[in-house]
Amino acid sequence: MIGVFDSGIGGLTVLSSIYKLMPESPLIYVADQAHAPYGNLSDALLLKRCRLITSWLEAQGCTLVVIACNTATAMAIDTLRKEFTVPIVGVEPGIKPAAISSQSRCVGILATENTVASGRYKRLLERFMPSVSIASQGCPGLADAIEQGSHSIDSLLQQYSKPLLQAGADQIVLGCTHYPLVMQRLQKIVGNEINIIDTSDAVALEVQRRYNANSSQNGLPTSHIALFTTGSQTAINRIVATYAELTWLADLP
Ligand code: DGN
Repeated sequence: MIGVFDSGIGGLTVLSSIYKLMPESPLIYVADQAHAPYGNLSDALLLKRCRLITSWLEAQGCTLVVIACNTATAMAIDTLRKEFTVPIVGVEPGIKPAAISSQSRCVGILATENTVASGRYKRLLERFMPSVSIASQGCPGLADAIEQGSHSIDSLLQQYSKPLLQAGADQIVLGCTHYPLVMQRLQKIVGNEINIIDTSDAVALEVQRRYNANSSQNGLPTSHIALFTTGSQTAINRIVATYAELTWLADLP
């Protein structure tokens, strides 16, 4: 069984990619909505939530845990990997593919303020391809707006993508797992000449590689997906039904 968690519905974009690649594998998802958004938590509290959820997923029988949240990955993955024996896969914005594809030699990234502040991706690009520059944009309120299905999504996308286009970026990397849910809306705003990069499928491939490597997986029960939230089950069902990318979840037996 594979355990996946995020502060809310964003990590369901990663869960979707895992399910499409490995439909036979049982999946448990935890949306920690009672503590969302993770961007507002102190480092200590975020680490505490990640520890609690990881140990709960392990206790349910998960033999691989996916932190389907860029904010939590940037802050907690190194510590969790030291503390737990269960393999842990995190998510990372696709900076490297963006740098390789960029004609303008400028890559834009949209992420939560905490993820941008971690500086992790700026450093990564400086090491990987110093000739390509990075324009980073923190997006306060965007993950929350997506979580609520709010009317402000398009104006926030417009506001946050503008500085990236002004900086000359021809690639926009999605650095938060909530953002793929509004990728088509963003594409309309920035135009088709801008390439938008989502790494959910790459994360799923990594999960498949790590999960299959673990021989204790053999003989598990037939596929199922269990969705848990620390918030309201009714609210998560309602919001899941509003995103075309997630309606397949509602159709599952
Ligand atoms: N989906 C989370 C991420 O990838 O960073 C959103 C974090 C949050 O809760 N703001």
